[in-house]
Amino acid sequence: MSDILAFDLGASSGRAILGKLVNGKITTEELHRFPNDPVQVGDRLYWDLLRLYHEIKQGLLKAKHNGAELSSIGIDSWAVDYGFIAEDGSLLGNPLHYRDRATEGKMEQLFAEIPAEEIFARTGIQFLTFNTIYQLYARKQNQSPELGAAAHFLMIPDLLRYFLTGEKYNEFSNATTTQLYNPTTRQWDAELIARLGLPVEWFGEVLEPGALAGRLQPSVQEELGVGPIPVYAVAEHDTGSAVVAVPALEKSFAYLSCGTWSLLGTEIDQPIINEEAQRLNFTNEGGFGGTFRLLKNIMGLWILQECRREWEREGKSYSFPELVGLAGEAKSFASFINPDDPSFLAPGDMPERVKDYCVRTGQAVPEQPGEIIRCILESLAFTYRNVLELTERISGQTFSGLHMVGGGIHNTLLCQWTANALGKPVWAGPAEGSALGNLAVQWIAQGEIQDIWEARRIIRDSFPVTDYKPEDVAAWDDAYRRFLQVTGSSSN
Ligand code: ADP
Ligand code: LRH
Repeated sequence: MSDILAFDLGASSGRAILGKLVNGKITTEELHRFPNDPVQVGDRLYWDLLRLYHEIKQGLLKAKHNGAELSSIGIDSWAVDYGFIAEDGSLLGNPLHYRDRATEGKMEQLFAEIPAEEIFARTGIQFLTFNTIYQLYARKQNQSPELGAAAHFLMIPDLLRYFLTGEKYNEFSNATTTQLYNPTTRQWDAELIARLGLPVEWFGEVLEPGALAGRLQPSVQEELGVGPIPVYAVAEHDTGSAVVAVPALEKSFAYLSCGTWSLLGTEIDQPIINEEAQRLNFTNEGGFGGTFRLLKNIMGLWILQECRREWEREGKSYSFPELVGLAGEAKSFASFINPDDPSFLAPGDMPERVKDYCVRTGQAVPEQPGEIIRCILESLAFTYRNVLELTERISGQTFSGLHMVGGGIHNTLLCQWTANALGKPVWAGPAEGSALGNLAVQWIAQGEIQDIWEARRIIRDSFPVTDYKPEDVAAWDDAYRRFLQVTGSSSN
């Protein structure tokens, strides 16, 4: 039996989860949970990286006080964001948040220099305005002073690992999300990097998930009063970890990782890089054990989170369950949004933006919180159907239902409405998918679990999965047609 610790940093909160594997069953204990609030300074939006590092140390201390004998730790986080390390080993500046507005319009500008087709052919990654490639392009244009002093490019989990171990490594699953990594050559795309005018030497050795990435360095051991605990590279992109933990029993399965973002797709062995995948803006993100995630990003519960924040700013506080309750009482199918409309990307007055969308599209305008949340949740459920249908087409598979993992499964109304919209069952669980995938990769690395399929079976045996059967299918089917019309979502 070994105790291991997973740090899972989502865009809305982070947690330290202690895992134990006894007689083929996993038990977990949430030792520490902390908010991950972005910080706006003037025009710029940052992550509070040093606070996150502080919270990681708090998690390690709690594990020690809990009596855990840690055989390893691993860290996963949201993708695409990064920081620079100088020659002397110091962190240069504070990492920017991917929702910072500096990248607005940059993707299109870069296409004039490097055609979109070429970027997709080289990387297989979907076009999101905030991908690292466009963030770096914007920095170059703005002559960011950090570029002059940078010696190493590290992504968020790489940075935190580096603070703990003193070792500078990149990690495969996260590296692929930069849109600067070539999955065919399985290397950083040196030519793409050079054409951005950036030194390829910044981009370091890429570890596979499951590789040993160092041990806690002496200063950290001394500060926390702990030993030289091994630190593993896991699937450090949180979505990569979440998909490891999908409790599927068959090779062909569809998943929805449902948190701040909704990531819907399937797992494949080789990236699908063709004209159709590019046109429908599918991605091929690197995963554990040579797998890829063919999926699309959907704006997700971020829109709901931002509504909640806005109402809080106005002095009206609602819990998530309260908002779900209000949505349940509101009128059905009154109006729809396209969750992926660019107006929903940046932080701000989201209720107003939802209303604006409805005005622009000539629909009834939701006014009350319950009406607004209902509009968001129904629209998400319909978007899930749309993306599942596209995933089936592109991958040439047919899925009998959808696995849902992540904090969003606490929203039972969304789970049920998703089943209704799909006309197929939804299997919801586990909620802490990313943390469990993180733990599973550490156990696989230590030889305690054989492979990803044994991990999935153990997770299925250890945690409940709730089945949602489709209801009112004809009414949802009818409303789906209206949703497609109103939002202009492509069904082919
Ligand atoms: P991330 O990892 O991206 O920070 P999580 O996977 O923790 O996100 O999911 C957070 C989301 O889950 C919240 O935005 C909220 O919409 C939803 N959620 C969490 N708890 C509940 C709850 N009790 N009822 C309804 N929704 C919930
Ligand atoms: C989800 C996620 C997603 C990325 C986004 C930046 O947390 O990692 O997979 O596209 O954050």
